[in-house]
Amino acid sequence: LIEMSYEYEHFQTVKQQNPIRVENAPLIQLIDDDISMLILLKDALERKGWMVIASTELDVAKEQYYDHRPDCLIIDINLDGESGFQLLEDIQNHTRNKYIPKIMISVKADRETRIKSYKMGADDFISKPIDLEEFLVKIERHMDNKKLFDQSSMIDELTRVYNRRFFHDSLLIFMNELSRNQRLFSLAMLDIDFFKKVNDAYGHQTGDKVLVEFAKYLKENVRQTDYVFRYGGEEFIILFSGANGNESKTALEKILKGFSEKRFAEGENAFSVTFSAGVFMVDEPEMERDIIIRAADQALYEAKQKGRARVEC
Ligand code: GH3
Ligand code: MG
Ligand code: MG
Ligand code: MG
Repeated sequence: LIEMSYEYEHFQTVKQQNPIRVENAPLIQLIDDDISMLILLKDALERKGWMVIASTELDVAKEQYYDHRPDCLIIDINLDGESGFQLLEDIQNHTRNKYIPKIMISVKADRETRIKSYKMGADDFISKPIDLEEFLVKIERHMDNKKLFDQSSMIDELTRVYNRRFFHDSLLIFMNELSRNQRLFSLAMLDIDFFKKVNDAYGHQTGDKVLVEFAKYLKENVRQTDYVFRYGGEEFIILFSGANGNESKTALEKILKGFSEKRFAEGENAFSVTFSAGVFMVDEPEMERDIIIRAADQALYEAKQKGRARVEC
């Protein structure tokens, strides 16, 4: 009993700690209905330096997945009255163009279950009881592969615009252009307004569709010399080449008007979406990149403060 209550308390603090994510730190999602097992694995993974979100229930796990975008999933197949396969199925669409290692764990390790796991998109299968050393070395291998995969890509899997990593490379190139050829540019940071409400009202899949459409609209409505990046969840960056702050602001306002007139149909309902944007012009080659990004972010914050659906310079 003492052990149980220790576990319970520990699990409560584990749950509370879930939402904190250090920027870019690799995150592993764990789901197992056996609390002792969950705590054991979570502790072991954390001692290896990974961040872990854990849950014992399928519903919670689904929500956590969409809220936290883990880099790796460890899924117990035999959940209390439910099947871990359901989670695999649910996120199938979302993981289609991505490499997110999915590791199934199970006491039921017969040939059929193993084959089913791989057929449903799992990358590995580990049977219980778990050999902790083998488990950790396998996870490490999967996380290394994932890192390599992500580093070799410049395209965001969902929206097919450039990704955050490539943004940092591109900013360097723009800075070089500025110091060598005095070509100034503007950096705009865009964030969809009340996007949580879209997810809450219509589900994450519809939310994803909005992101895809938004990215597509941006790409189609900037000049060929401008670059569109997905910076984070529903945050995008545009590098406007050779454009000062006002020119970029005007371009964005036109985009904002056009995009907010778009109707997204969802069953009986139709809804529209706006965004807010902050623009910062870069015309000094010595300027630090962090400061540039922060300045655009600050302008975006102002746009949100002033009521959203607007562009601040
Ligand atoms: P605000 O106007 O203040 O920006 O409100 P907001 O609701 O957009 O708030 P915030 O920017 O903090 O929330 C962003 C939400 O976007 C939270 C997260 O669940 C959701 N999100 C992030 N990435 C994705 C994604 O890839 N797909 C979906 N569907 N939702 C995502
Ligand atoms: Mg179980
Ligand atoms: Mg946001
Ligand atoms: Mg937002």
